[in-house]
Amino acid sequence: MPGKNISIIGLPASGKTTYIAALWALMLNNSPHCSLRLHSLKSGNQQYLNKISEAWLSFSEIGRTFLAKDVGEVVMNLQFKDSQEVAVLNIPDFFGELFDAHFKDREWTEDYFDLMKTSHQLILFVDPYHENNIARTIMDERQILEQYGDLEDVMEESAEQKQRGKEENKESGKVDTKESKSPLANAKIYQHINSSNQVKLVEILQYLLFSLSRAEPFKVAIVVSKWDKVMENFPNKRPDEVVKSNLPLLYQFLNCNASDLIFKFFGVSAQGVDYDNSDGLDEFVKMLPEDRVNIFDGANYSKNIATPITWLIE
Ligand SMILES: Nc1nc2c(ncn2[C@@H]2O[C@H](COP(=O)(O)OP(=O)(O)OP(=O)(O)O)[C@@H](O)[C@H]2O)c(=O)[nH]1
Ligand SMILES: [Mg+2]
Repeated sequence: MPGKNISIIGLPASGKTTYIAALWALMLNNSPHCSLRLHSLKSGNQQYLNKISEAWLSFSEIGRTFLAKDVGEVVMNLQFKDSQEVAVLNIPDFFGELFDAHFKDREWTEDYFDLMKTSHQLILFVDPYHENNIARTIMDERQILEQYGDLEDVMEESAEQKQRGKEENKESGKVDTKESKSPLANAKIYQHINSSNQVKLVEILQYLLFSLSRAEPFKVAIVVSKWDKVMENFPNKRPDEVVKSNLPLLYQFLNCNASDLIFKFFGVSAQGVDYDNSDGLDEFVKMLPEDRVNIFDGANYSKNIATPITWLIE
């Protein structure tokens, strides 16, 4: 029985858990569109999987994944419906802060390294609507400058505020978490959390390529999540175009490392609808769960939630 470790990478709130929840719910419901069926759960945290898939089925927020202990291993024995072949799939649902921490601390744990050594496939999640995934332009920066005044004034203001804050905190013994109203003033103090997501994702991929130098290339499915919103706002866009325009550094990195990375872009709507969109939600609750998802591989739309996985392990 061939074993496959598929690792999921994605910054906080990029759609990882929602995808796993939809995959699990649709496999359990034996969705006619899903190319994989559950053979058996080898090991792993079934309670967790049931909890997230119940939330998905009832259109309620799954909630952030905070602690590794909440998640545990997700090891499934999956069977391809057409070939009947069984594959062991290990998809741990990491919490996004883990990847932020890898970028910030520039180190990862032994356990994570061991897992990556045995993973030959990756699913990389990108939220096209995250503010750090929208490329900032010189034009936008200028507008901010015009709005908030001259850059030097802003920097002076920032330095003064910082000093004042430090003195106040010293007196009160408090740790200040207040932020200045001016985005530029805040931007002066480097915080990894404000770094563009594409920089973090490229760093993560670079670590993998350098530390796990392999004879065989890595296969990476780039999943652009919340595709329902992209479909609504930009009906003619393909997922590779979204990455190219919103995360150009990541797009360039993938293309420049094509000898070490085999990649494909997927637009994935695992939730089907934005839960804040009350009009859309009314329509959706009437649908069968298997009709809720939409997957776009750049050429065709399908309702097969497993499309990125089948491409990875084919
Ligand atoms: N509209 C829409 N929203 C989605 C979709 N998938 C996820 N979301 C929303 O995106 C947010 C983050 O989704 P999660 O699946 O929790 O993201 P995550 O990557 O697991 O986040 P962490 O656990 O923090 O790392 C939630 O508010 C979801 O409701 C989708 O297909 N469409
Ligand atoms: Mg999560």
